[in-house]
Amino acid sequence: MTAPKNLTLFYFPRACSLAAHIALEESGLQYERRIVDLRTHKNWNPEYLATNPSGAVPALSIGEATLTETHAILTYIGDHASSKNLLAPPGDLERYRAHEWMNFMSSSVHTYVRSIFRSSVYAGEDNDVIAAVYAQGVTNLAKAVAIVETRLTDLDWAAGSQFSVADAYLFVMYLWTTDERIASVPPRPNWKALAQRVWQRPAVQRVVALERRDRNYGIPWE
Ligand SMILES: N[C@@H](CCC(=O)N[C@@H](CS)C(=O)NCC(=O)O)C(=O)O
Repeated sequence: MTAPKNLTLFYFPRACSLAAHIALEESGLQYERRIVDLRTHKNWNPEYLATNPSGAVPALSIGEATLTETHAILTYIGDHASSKNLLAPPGDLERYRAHEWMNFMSSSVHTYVRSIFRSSVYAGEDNDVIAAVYAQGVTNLAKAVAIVETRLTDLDWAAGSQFSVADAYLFVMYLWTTDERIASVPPRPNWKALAQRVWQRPAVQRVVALERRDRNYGIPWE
């Protein structure tokens, strides 16, 4: 597979786009980055909507094309940096394990956290409904934590033998679980240990340092 040209990542610090940002930095591929400031709703500018009609980050432009959805972007990066072994090749069980994790992060963990951080996205404006959605989000997240903990038992890396793009995603979602807006999260020693392993990687620290220039966010064990 030839190295893609003209890659640009659209991201916001500590958003789910951090997973793609880490994967790109790990990949050794050349890329540019462009911040989309969610605080000032730049994601709803017509110019950005032309790039990503859902108004969300991440988006990865690849020449004239644009790829959205964290799972798809991580898969693309993994496949185009094959010498870095960020995603196992087709046929290898570790590849499907990585997909299993990425889909679980996207379809379950991310949506549960969103229902806590931004309950009105699901609840509308009724305060009782907002409180109920928030509470259910906390319950759902606790169940997801139990699943993550079980699946990570005796594993250093999510997909199996080595770091993969799935670990970048687990790292970001772990950071989110430490947010003070969440009423309670069960202990998650396996997930935390994995996140700390990811944090040891120089590419991860480079990306976080760079993102923090625009929005300072904490790393829980720092
Ligand atoms: N399913 C998408 C979700 C992307 C998403 O929700 N991104 C958030 C940041 S973490 C966003 O851009 N939100 C802006 C908004 O909804 O206004 C993915 O997995 O990439």
